[in-house]
Amino acid sequence: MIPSLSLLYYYGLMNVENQLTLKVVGHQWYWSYDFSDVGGLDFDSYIKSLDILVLGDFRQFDVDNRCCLPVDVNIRFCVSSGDVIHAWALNSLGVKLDAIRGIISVFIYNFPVVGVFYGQCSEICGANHRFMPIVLEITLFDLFKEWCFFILD
Ligand SMILES: [Cu+2]
Repeated sequence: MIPSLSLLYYYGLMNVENQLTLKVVGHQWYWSYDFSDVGGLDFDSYIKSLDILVLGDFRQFDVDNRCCLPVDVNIRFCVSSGDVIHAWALNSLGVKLDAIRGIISVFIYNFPVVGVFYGQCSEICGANHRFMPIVLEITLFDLFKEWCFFILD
């Protein structure tokens, strides 16, 4: 217990300088994303239904609104929930954060490469638990800025 408690204490004090904050909130059954640094940029991300799926999309894995993020930037993820317990999990990054109502789970990550990362809710959160995938599109900073303007329009 003693080493764990001191590790938790110092983890709480850890203050890595972040350049962008993204709030992720789990809902039954979709994710919502909120860029508090980019005024008014928030959106919901639902699973893509079969009728809007295009060639190259992954069935049950793609979303209507992908979350775009810049490469090589310290990003602070604040994960929470609007209702039941969810888990924001991206296996390829080794990330799984519980999304609990009233609690904000924080982690800071710097994507070293551009690409598309897929994930899913990893907490049995209800009847449509399997319908809340996660797609992050990591891109160059200039393209990220263009995407922000596009979403804000
Ligand atoms: Cu869930």
